[in-house]
Amino acid sequence: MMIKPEIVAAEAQQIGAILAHVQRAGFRIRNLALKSLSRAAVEEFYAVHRERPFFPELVDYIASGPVVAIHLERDQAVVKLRELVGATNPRDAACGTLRDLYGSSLSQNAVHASDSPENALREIGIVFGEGRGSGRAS
Ligand code: FUP
Repeated sequence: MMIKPEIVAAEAQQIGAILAHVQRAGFRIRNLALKSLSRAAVEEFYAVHRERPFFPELVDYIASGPVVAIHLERDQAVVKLRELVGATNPRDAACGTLRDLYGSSLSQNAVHASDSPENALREIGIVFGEGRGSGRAS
């Protein structure tokens, strides 16, 4: 999971609320860090969207400031987290989901959640594997 730059930059101090929400849902935090991702790392992270018209804006945005990267664990983690996060566009997100509560627009939708176990491992490698002294995630 990733808490996106608009939340990290906001005065409203919503990082703790989002973490509490996720922990209450039975997720355990395996690793967590504030990260400033390079454009190259963000391009790799969202490589599946490389040909989409919104890709440059997406990369600019995610690289615009620090994110909170979180390696979470629980049974059926991917499915359960995506339920908790809600639809991509906060306008369509079910009531009480993280994007409903904290998202402000399609691009600034508060959080990212991996869409498969394979992508979760790939994304954990990109995010925790890069940056000075961060080391690779276990
Ligand atoms: P999700 O899996 O819900 O994060 O959604 P996608 O993988 O489809 O999209 C990744 C991110 O690209 C979204 F979080 C927001 C951004 N996006 C746009 O900015 N415009 C679009 O039309 C679609 C997605």
